Amino acid sequence: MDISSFNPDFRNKESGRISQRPDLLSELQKGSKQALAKAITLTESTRPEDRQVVREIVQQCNHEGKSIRIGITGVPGVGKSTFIDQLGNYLIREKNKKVAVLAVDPSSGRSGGSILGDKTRMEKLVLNDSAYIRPIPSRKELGGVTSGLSDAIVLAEEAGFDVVFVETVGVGQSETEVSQLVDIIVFLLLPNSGDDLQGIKRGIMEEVHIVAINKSEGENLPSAKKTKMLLDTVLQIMPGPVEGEKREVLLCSAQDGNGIKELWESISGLQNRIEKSAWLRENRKLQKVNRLQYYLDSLLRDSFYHNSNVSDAIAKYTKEVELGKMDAYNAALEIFKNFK
Ligand SMILES: Nc1nc2c(ncn2[C@@H]2O[C@H](COP(=O)(O)OP(=O)(O)OP(=O)(O)O)[C@@H](O)[C@H]2O)c(=O)[nH]1
Ligand SMILES: [Mg+2]
Repeated sequence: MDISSFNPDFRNKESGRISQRPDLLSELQKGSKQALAKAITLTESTRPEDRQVVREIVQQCNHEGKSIRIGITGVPGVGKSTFIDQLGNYLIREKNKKVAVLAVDPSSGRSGGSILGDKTRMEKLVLNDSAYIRPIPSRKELGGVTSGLSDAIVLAEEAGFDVVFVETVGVGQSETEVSQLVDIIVFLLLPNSGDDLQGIKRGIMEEVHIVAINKSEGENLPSAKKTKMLLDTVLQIMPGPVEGEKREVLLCSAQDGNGIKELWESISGLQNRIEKSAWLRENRKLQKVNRLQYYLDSLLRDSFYHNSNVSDAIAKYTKEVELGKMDAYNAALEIFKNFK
């Protein structure tokens, strides 16, 4: 469908001409990084007409399945960006890949997400023609991280990037959300994490596919090896995301580049197996269904709290509860009756 005929708002209000945006998809498909940047910016827009353009473009993207989506997670400072910098360059150099990096950046929401913040400091990759790096602000409105990011992934794939890295923050909500968007999660740990395995949330451990102990060099090596032994044992008794897969714990140094090749072998080996076993396809299907549920929840929540009858009832019944005239459950039921 011609996008311009779909929504009259595509007519540029000042000039009255049809906007250039329908060309965005074809530019994107030619691999233009500029077009990709523009399209991702549209996903971050709050204007309904921009979102409509994004929806139309995403709907027409058909590169799904031609790339691998890899989440890189771990505590701040563990070396995620440095790791992606090394692995990305390796993939471009040795495997002839095109690499996109989407970095979930809790700070870039404030600055509009336009400048490359700390999270995206990937010195070598940023200079590489075959790489595209972009911070994604983690917003808390409709869809949270997921809505913009899931579109950005699809757009990057459409632009021909066959490895998409998502760098996430190792704390809180965005990490769980990101696991709903990628195929394989690599969890980076520090060499001395063995002392503090309790501090690593079980929920996260169950979702990771591969563990890498970064900064495993020099005097860190003995503690890195100890941590690996501990983790090997822990992971043996903890179910992972893919049934029947033994999860690997590898040592690497993103700074020196040691172990990066082995990590890629581990990732691509897993990729082959989950493609063959159809786990990858089924997982993406499940992720889409979960996203549908997520959007439905958000829409429902939005329309509920923006309903004026509901807000009046909330004010009224909150008082009743405060005064002890009504119990919380019955008050909630009464409030809900006002939602029409
Ligand atoms: N010694 C050593 N230092 C490393 C290694 N990898 C990264 N670093 C250093 O660790 C610091 C943090 O690295 P980043 O790559 O920015 O870490 P990050 O996980 O992306 O950090 P956030 O984005 O803030 O969560 C930097 O000073 C890196 O140079 C490594 O393998 N060995
Ligand atoms: Mg970083």
